[in-house]
Amino acid sequence: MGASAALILHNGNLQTRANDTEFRFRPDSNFHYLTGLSEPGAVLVIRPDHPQPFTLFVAPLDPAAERWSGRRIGPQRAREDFGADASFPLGDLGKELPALLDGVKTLWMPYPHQDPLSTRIQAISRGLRGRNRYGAHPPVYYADANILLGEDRMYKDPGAMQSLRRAIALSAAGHVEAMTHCRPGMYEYEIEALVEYTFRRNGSTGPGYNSIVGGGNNATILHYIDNNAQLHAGELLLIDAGAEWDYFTGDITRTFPVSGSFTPAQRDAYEVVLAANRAGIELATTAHTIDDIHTCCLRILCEGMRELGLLNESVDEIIERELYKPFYMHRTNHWLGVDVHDAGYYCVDRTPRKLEPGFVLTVEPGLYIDAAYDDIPEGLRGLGIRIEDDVLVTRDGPEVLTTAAPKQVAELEALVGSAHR
Ligand SMILES: [Mn+2]
Repeated sequence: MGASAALILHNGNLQTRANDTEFRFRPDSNFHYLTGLSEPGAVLVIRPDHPQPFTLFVAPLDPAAERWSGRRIGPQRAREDFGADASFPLGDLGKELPALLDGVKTLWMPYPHQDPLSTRIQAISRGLRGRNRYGAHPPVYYADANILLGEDRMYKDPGAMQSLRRAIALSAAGHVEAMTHCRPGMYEYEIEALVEYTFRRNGSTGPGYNSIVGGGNNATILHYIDNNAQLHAGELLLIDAGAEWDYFTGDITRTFPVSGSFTPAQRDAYEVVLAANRAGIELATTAHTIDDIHTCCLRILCEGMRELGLLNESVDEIIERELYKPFYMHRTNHWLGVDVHDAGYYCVDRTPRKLEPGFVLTVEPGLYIDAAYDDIPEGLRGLGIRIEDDVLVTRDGPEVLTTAAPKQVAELEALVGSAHR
């Protein structure tokens, strides 16, 4: 953070869902990452060179209000249970914050200013500037806390990995539950319910992002979340869903036949994506970048597009002229952690950064063949295949965190629908 620096974060407020009801509270990712506290409205100030470096402002204890909206920790437990050196009720922000920020040279805060603190901080800065003749000093530099913490979150320490592994274990359990119970005639929302039931019944806070459950042609819509169509024998089902644990999230995609058996054409297409997935995972090492992984997966997918009869050009021409785009239109990786698309840099100095021990990334090649493409083999129309694993980069190579979710053809054919046999 630099010398004479402070960091200030707001945990966010309840958001209206409709009229006078609110969404369940989800704490700010950075706030929860640093404190473990998930109360709306709380404010965190860290000043490393202050005698009391860690200050929390929290809602005051109020039995009448808590009767309606839930228990609060209150200022005392903010110190006892959350390790704050100093704590105050939220109402004291106006009184305490100017003194806490007086003399700070660099103030780290989320930037651009979208959060509820920004007007207050502007006013405090103005006030400190006005009182400079009496010795007060406003912050000189305002720096983006999202960058500071996005980078910190890239390096998963043992505590982060413990939470992330649990999130991923529950994510895999949700996928296995879906596979086990899937059969023709069910609706996508029934599968969604089974997946999310599995998350919740194991104590997860729920999905870390909207679950994508798309059968047949719906799987060609990358962010399909309607999940309201019936599933038919002969279709593939794509599920992209992850459980949140301690506000870390898993991110797994699996694709399998609704009936439990791939057609030969579906299997050929599936094996292309699986080969890309496996090859991509192999490159999740400190010698490579995610651009290397994307390039490798793309080439395998393009070779497959030729073999499957989707395209006739040479692989080089397919890549050069981006002829693959109707069938593969997204990148292959993203960082994973507290946010499903975690917050660290992808490029540094305009260059894709090398992977480092402690990074967690997804590897998620896919193949999407819209039913409306009428100049391709019929058995391939109207399907979407994506196979997404979560991978930890270690000094010894990639560690696949998602092995509990089956992805081999034989495993899937044995498991899908087995609850009904
Ligand atoms: Mn993903």
